[in-house]
Amino acid sequence: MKCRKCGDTAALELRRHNAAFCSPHFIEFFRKQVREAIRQHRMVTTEEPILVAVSGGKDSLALWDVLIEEGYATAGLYLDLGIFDYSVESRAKCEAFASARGQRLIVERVEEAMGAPIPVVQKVTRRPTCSACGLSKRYLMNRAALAHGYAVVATGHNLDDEAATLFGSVMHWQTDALPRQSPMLPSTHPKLARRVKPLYRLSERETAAYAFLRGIDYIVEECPFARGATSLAHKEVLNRLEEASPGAKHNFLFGFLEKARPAFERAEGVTLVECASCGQVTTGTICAFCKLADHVKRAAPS
Ligand code: Q46
Ligand code: ZN
Ligand code: ZN
Repeated sequence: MKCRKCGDTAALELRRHNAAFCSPHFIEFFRKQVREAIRQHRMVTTEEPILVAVSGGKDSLALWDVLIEEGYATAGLYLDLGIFDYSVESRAKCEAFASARGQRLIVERVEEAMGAPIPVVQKVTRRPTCSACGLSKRYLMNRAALAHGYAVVATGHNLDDEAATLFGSVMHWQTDALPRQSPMLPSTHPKLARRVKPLYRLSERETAAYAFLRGIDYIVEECPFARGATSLAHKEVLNRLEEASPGAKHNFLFGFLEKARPAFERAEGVTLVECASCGQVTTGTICAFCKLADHVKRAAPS
C-alpha cells in the first residue's frame, strides 16, 4: 500500500476515504480534518483561548496536541472524578503532557464540588454512574471555563463517540437529545461557555494512530464504569456495520447533522436562568448538580 500523497509505504489505510497515508501525511491529514471541523462550524477564532477538557485518554490528548500545534492558546482542564487508580493514573498522564509542553493544567475535583467522589455518589444515589458523572463533568467544565475566563471548552469526542450517542438517542427516540447532538453548541446565556468537538470528523482508530505517531503517552485502560455501558454495545454494532460497509458511521452521523437535525430543533428555545444556590445556568430554580450534591450530602454526611 502506498501513501496517496507521496507514494511512500503507507502506515495507515483509511477505507472510508479510500486512501492510505505514510506517517507524516497521515498527521497532516488529521490536522486538516480538525481545521475543517473548526472552520465549518465556526468553533473558535484564532485569537480565542481554548479550555481543553482532558481525561488522560488518547482522544483528548490528541486534540490538545493538535490545538497547540495549530497555534491556539490553550489550557487543559482535568476533572478528577475520584475513580480509584484510574483517576490517579489518568491525572498523572495529563500532568506529564502539560508540563512537557509548557501548558497550564487546571484540576477540579468532583469530591470537592459534590461532597463525594463518583463511586460514592453512585452508591448513595440511584442514578446510573455515568449519568451522575456526565452531569458533574458538564457542570464543572462550564464552571471552570467561567472562573478562568474561557468562552469555549473543547472536548475530545470523536466520530465513533458521536455516532454511538446518536444511535442511542435514535434507539430510544430521545427527541430532546437530538437537537443537542452537534459538533458545536453555541452559548445561549452569558454564563454558558460554548462547547466544541473538533475531532468529530475523525474515528477512534485515527485518533489512536495520531496519538501513537506523535508519541503521546496516554492511559489505555478505560474507566472501570465504562464496562457494560450501553454506549459500548452501540459502538460494537456500528463497528460491524463499518466493517461491512466502510463509511457507514460517517454517513449516519453526517447525514443526521446535514439533513435531519434541523427537523428536531424546537422553535421556542429553552429559557435559562441562574440557579438559586450556585448561580450557574439551569432551567429550573435549583440546578441538577446542586440537587445531586444535596442528595449526596444528606445521604453521606461527612
Ligand atoms: S468517566 Fe464517568 Fe465516563 Fe467513567 S463513570 Fe461513566 S461517564 S465511563 S466517559
Ligand atoms: Zn506520504
Ligand atoms: Zn446550582
